[in-house]
Amino acid sequence: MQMTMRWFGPEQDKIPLEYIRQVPGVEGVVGALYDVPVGETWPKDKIRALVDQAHQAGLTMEVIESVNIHDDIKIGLPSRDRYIANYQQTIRHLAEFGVKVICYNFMPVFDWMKTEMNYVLPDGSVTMAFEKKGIDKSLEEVVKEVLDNANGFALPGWEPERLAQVQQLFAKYDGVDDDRLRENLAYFLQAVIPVCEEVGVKMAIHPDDPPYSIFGLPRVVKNRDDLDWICQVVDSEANGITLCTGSIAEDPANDVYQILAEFTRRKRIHFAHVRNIKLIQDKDFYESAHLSRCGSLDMYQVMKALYDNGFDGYIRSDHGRFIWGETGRPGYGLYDRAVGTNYLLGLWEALQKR
Ligand code: CS2
Ligand code: MN
Repeated sequence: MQMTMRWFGPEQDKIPLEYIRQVPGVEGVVGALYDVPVGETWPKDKIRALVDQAHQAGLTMEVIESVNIHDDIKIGLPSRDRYIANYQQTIRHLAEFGVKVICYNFMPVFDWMKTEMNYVLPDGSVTMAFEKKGIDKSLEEVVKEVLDNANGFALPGWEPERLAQVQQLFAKYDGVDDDRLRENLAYFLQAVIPVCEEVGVKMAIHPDDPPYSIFGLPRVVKNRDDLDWICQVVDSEANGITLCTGSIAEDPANDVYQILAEFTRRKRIHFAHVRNIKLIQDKDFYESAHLSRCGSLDMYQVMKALYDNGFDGYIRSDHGRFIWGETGRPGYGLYDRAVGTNYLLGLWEALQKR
């Protein structure tokens, strides 16, 4: 197991790599390029510069989160072949610089959805929340609220230029139901997994957040059966999963511990996002501190499911709250993620020494 933290690069992250290096037990950072338009090939010189920075700080960069997928691939337009060829080339380039795992998602239109970007908890800490009533609004309003409350940071998967025309983007997905989206995912995987096998990279799909349909959009990474279908459609270890405990647990019908155990055993979890959420009522929730008693997940059972089934991939604490006066990119402050990381490492050590 290798413990990592996500880092958004020198321009987009106010946390220096030197600080991440000082978090006990963190060996690597999870990074990405943010100045290459979605769909274009990542150039080698930019990848080299990114990886070199991590190495100079004494950290690995073996996981990329994310190489995002162009909408035309998800929609299944003829132009997808050009974007898939670029993706294949990006995989080859990343492999040359020691990247082992590529995290991605297959959510139409936007990445994760939260309705409260600055939700204040009783102890004064600030977190993100999702409440159903928050999406009973127009699409434009919901998008505007997310973008306006990101504390001035760019959010991957929420490119303002792309979302400026959110209605047109939605219209392009007309006719793309779950089955069609699934076919398009299969088409993509059939094209990229052989390249991954050739160069020693593993793809790791992130679950939908939330793991059910919103705004009538199709969703194909919601639960155990979806993950099983994905693993089988291209039956290769290179076709794997980023198991995000928070996202999967947002649907109380999902048994997070069993899903973790099964897909770890099947050697398909290459990357784990470990965070806790507190379900408030029905499916409304907020992102709590990592500690079991603060949320709805039993983090000991989470780590145990990984440990007992032989997990040897990468882990990162996922979102953290803002504590101790810190402000920044929602979900990605230093302090609470560092606290969470060390809690997870403590659980892991206890599991090893049982
Ligand atoms: C991440 C996701 O910040 C987050 O919520 O877990 O945005 C994740 O990076 C993407 O969905 C993966 O492509
Ligand atoms: Mn996640």
